Order: sequence, then structure tokens, then C-alpha cells
Amino acid sequence: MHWQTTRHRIAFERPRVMGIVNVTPDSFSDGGRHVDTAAAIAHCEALVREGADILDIGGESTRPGAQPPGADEEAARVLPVLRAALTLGVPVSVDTSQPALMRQALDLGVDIVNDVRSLARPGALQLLAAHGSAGVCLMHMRGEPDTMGAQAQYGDVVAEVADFLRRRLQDAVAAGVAAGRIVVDPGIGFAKTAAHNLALLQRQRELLDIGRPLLVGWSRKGTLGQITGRPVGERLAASVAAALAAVARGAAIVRVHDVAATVDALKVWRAAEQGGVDPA
Ligand code: HH2
Repeated sequence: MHWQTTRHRIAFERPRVMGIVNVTPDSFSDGGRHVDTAAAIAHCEALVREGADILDIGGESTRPGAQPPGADEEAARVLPVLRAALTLGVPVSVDTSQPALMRQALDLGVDIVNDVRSLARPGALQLLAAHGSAGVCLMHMRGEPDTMGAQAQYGDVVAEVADFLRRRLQDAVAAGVAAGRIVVDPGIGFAKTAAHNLALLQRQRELLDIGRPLLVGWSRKGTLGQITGRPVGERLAASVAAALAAVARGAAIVRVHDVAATVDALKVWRAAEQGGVDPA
């Protein structure tokens, strides 16, 4: 299987690492927007050096309880970083739900739209259909980040997430987005308890039946804090372990903050699987 994106056709002969670049005010301590932009661009460059296969750049914090920024503010944060990232030689993804920002990003030549709201906002789906080649990540969530905690109720979370993703995939294909441009994501931590997240990991292989590559993001998330008792700044080992567990159950792409550590871990995992090392 492949993932068609604007400039790159991504193959999955090995698991791919998507490096997270959050251009949010709380991500970079003080200073004005210029400092934020420069720091975010430097972070993009560092993640590529560390071996990121894809950069995912976002300007909206979707942490539980987060308030969304205005559309103009989100675009002002993200566009200059996207422009610089597009020169770095790897596929660039914009993490947004705003159709206006999607359009501006696609006009710049961005490769992928990663939308935690699965192209639900008016115009988003049509925009991607009209584009013709950009990649899309469709993710499962319920409600909004400030309300989703109350909606973490499922009979069979794995079956319900799979049904949702299958439906969104069908809707996107019916609207004109070719299936080869789409990957799906169970949305770890979005309207889910730790038990739900762990059921989705244990039974992750059931999501492979959807028929598209699986993107999964466990990096530094709350469930890892619950398991280890560690605060968000001390979840590196937990995040790497979760990424390996996801890849071992068929994930094609892992979305991570700690690219260097994840790349090393995946090299060792792959060497174990193959009984040898990839040629350099
Ligand atoms: N998780 C977050 C944001 N975007 N996109 C996809 N496809 N999958 C995810 O699991 C996912 C996502 C939340 O994580 P993070 O970027 O660390 O935090 P924040 O949204 O607060 O910036």
C-alpha cells in the first residue's frame, strides 16, 4: 500500500515517522510571533535531521479542554512555518480543521491535510476533492476538545471507531478524494478513556480491515501518564514503547514528538523482524 500526497508517494516497506511541530503559544515560551516562527522552523529542520519522514505542523492545541484560536491567528502562526518546511525535502502535513487554512496551505504546495475533525467543517471535503492529489488523514473524534471528555462512552470502542473511519473514508471517496490519498487514525486520547485507548491498541489489527494505512499518535498522551505515573515531560520511554507496540500491530505511520528516539527504536525493531540491518 502507498499514500499518495501532493509531491510524494509514500511507501510503507518500513514504518514511517511523522514528527510533530506545534506552533502554539504554549509550545514555545516567551517572545513574539517572529520568535515562535523562527523556533518552529528550526524545530522542523532538527526533526528532519533526526530522521522524520513527514512533518506535521499545527497551530491549534487540541488538548482536552483547549480553546481554539481564531482562524486568522491559526493561519498566521502556521503559514510561514509551512512555507519554510516545504523546502526541507520531506512531505509536509498541515494539522488543521479550518477549510480556509487548508486552502492556503494547499496553495503553498503542502502535501497532506491532517484533520482531527475528519473534514467535517463545511467546505473541507469539497476542497480536498477539488485538489486532486493532496494526502488526507481522517481521525476519529467525538465532539470538540473542550467537550469531548463527556462523550467517551462506547459499547465496543474498536468496532465503533472502525465504523466511523469506514464511513468517513466512504464519504471522502464518494466526494471525489481517491482512496489512495487517505490514511485513517483511531484518535488516541480524543473522547476516549485510558481503557478505550488501550483496547484500540490491543485490538489495533481490526482497524487494518478498513483497507487503508493506519496512522497512530500516542506520543506523550495522558494514558501513558496513567500507566507510568509520569508527567508529560517524562514520557519519552513510554511514548517510544507505545509507538513500537502500535507498529508491531500494523501501524504504518507513528505521529511523535521525539523523532530521534523513535527512529532508533524502529530501526532495532525492524532489524529484529528481518534478522538483519537495512542497507544504508
Ligand atoms: N493528536 C494530536 C493532534 N493531532 N492528529 C492525528 N492525526 N492523530 C493524533 O493522535 C493527533 C493529531 C494531539 O497531540 P499534540 O499535537 O501533542 O497536542 P496539541 O494538539 O495540544 O498540540
